[in-house]
Amino acid sequence: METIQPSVPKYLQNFEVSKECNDLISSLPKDRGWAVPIMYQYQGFWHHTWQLQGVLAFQKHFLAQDTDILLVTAPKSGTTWLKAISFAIINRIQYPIASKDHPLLKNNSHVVVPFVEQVYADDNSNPDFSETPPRLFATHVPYVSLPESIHNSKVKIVYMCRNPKDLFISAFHFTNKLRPQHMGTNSMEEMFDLFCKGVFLYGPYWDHVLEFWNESLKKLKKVLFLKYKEMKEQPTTQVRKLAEFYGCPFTLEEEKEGIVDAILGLCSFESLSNMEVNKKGYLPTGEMKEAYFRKGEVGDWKNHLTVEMAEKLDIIIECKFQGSGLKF
Ligand code: PAP
Repeated sequence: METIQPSVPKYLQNFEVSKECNDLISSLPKDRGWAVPIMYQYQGFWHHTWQLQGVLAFQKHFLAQDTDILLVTAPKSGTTWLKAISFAIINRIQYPIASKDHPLLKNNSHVVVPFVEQVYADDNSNPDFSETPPRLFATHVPYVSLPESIHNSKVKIVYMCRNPKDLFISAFHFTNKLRPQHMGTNSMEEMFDLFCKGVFLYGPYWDHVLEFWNESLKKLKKVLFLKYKEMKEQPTTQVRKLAEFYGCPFTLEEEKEGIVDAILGLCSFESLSNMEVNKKGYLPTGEMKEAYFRKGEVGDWKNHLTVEMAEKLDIIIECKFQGSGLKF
């Protein structure tokens, strides 16, 4: 099932959406999409049709439990990596890291920890989430659009952000890979203008980041805010921080046995990108799995953006994050 691409990838599907979603769409601002022809702005953020249907159902039906853990990212912030690391930490008793049967060796991170709004996009009201706690979910949905029960419960949220210039380059390459041939390739200039305008999947990117950044300052126990760059530069510190936040810090014995390095090794770019399960085939939602592994580096924007583009984005970043205390 995983290796066959649906005849139309889910992200391109705009048929069979609910009447509620169709009615709403007709009233929303629209603009050009990246991998899809059109995106719609709902509660200040951009979505394509299939995904919007999922966001609406997620908002309406999801019932959070206090023990839930929610991983949140804007696209291309390091989601695949955060999902793998978090799954490995939380499930290390049931699935020892060195096990030859570890789920991450057999499935892509996005299958092991699906996006909850995508689950709802497929099964509008009643997906089966009956796992033993803690349930681990992931989402790209902005803070403002999360279900009430998440806001009002003790759900722990981990947010990972990434330098906007690297994120833009990653998104540019990713979405061009996802575009079917007949739609042609996007030019970097065109996408850069959209990104600067805030027209980006689940964007404006700065608004997405700032909402969670501000929440993390107010609610230390509820929102842990991470940076892709710090995860690259101090991975052991960040992994320990995650385990503590999840309520399952590493024991002395685990530390002695090298658990942190083992988790980092299993989930590293080199390890994940070289697994057969990640090299070939498609996710059930239609994206080719290899598209999630490009370079996995910090600062790749320098190889792609012109000086003018970098300066323009720097000014936007400066202006949007001014006074927030957040630096990339
Ligand atoms: P998503 O939000 O659409 O699920 P996401 O995983 O955030 O995608 O984005 C993929 C980026 O993470 C890619 O960055 P790049 O284009 O700059 O290379 C990808 O290479 C990087 N990535 C994937 N897995 C890892 C990993 N294990 N370690 C570090 N970076 C990774």
